[in-house]
Amino acid sequence: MSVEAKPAAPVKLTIKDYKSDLHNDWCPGCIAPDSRIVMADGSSRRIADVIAGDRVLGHDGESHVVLAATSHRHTDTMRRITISGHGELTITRDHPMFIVRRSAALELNSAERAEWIPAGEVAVGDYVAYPRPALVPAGRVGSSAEYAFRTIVANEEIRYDAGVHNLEVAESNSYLTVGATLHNCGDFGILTGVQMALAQLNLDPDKVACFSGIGCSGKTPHYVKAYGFHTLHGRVLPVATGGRLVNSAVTVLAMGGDGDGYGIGAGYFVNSGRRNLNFTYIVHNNNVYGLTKGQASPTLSRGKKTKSMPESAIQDGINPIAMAVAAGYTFIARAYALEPKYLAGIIAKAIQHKGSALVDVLQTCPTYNDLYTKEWYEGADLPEKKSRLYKLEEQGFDGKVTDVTDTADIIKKKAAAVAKSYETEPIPIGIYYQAELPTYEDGVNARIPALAEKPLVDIDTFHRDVSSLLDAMR
Ligand SMILES: Cc1ncc(C[n+]2csc(CCOP(=O)(O)OP(=O)(O)O)c2C)c(N)n1
Ligand code: SF4
Repeated sequence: MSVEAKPAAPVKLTIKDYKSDLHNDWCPGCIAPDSRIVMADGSSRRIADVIAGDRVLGHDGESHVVLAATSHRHTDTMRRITISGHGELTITRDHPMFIVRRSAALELNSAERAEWIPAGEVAVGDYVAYPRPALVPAGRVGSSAEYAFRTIVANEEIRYDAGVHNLEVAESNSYLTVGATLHNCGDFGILTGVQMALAQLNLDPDKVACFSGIGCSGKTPHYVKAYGFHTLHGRVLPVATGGRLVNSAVTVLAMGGDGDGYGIGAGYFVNSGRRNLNFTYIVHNNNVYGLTKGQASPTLSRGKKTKSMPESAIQDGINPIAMAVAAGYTFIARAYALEPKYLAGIIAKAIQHKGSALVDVLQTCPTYNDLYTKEWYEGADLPEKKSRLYKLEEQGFDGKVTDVTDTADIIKKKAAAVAKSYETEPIPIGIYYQAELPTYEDGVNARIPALAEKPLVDIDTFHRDVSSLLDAMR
């Protein structure tokens, strides 16, 4: 027998039970409480009065549900942006706005030229690209005819010391004020995916521990109502390993960025995989070092240049899936941040898997990564719009090893997973590889049988008689 996390029966928990009370000061920031948000029926409401479950319009001009409404006190500078004919917006400087640069718009205004630009970098003369929902037939977005272009006439810095608000919006990850089009980051989709997975499994928040490294993504445990440990850059896996070893009754989630996990933390990434300890590692893979202003991360390919880089990358990107196969992870999957329902299903399967699980999540960073945007993943630039992602299982791919004593099958499944990981157009998402092999805990429990009965944290290690050990060393 071994000690494992138990669901919190009989109460059915929901996503709300995994939301922490902490304020959200994540980079995309917030806006002042009186800012009016455009609701799905075309009416407007103060952002401070919008609640989870309401429906609002996104930058695609379509209706989306609000997953969460957050607020906190902000004492710092803010930007006061004036939009011709549409009043002012008071907004934190990092909050991305959907903008067509004045220079880009000289010949023809087009939403295809719109970029997500932090409010602090928006210039006088730029245009807000604003969808015209009433004119947009469902499913048709992205042509200039469907957007209005509103000129920015002022962008001033002001001092601010009051409450600010933000919304987490499903699918589009964006919302409209009456004057402007605003975005939130793909990290929110992952946060939602984690909370949905925990609710699906009905895990007691008291029996879940989230560990993270440093980066924008490193803040995730702050917003999950569970135990949390925000550790050093690149060190999330050794700390999570310690957590799991002292308390095997707790579900351990590790999380962080691709820089954190595949760059500075690469050595730990490899050795944690081969150990096959029972944890789920969720990597927010946005191809940049978001927190430190968008330098290329280890997953950015040669020749690619995001808007935050002066020149293109002159080295190859690493392949995390192939690296995980080689390291020995026994559950390897990939998902997409802006499809939280599918992501939640994958995270839930990863948690249920006994052994080291990697979920590499393709994540948009609207502030620094202008290459791999929501529109890019949706294939909006292709001659015929078509998603750049496809689901492995829908193509009949099955990465699961059925007989773990069959070495030939293990090798075949690993080779198939690696081959899939090199597909780029479109990119496969789903489970690449899975094998139920002995875990590290199995080895530890066989050596120290008491740990199979009780987690280390519940064993009195302070009153042990160690005299025989000391005698032996005399
Ligand atoms: C030892 C150490 N080196 C460097 C840094 C600076 N630093 C902080 S976060 C970060 C990279 C963040 O990128 P990533 O891990 O991809 O996460 P993201 O912010 O994109 O979520 C770096 C280099 C640090 N905090 N500690
Ligand atoms: S990942 Fe990008 S958009 Fe998200 S918080 Fe970090 S810098 Fe901002």
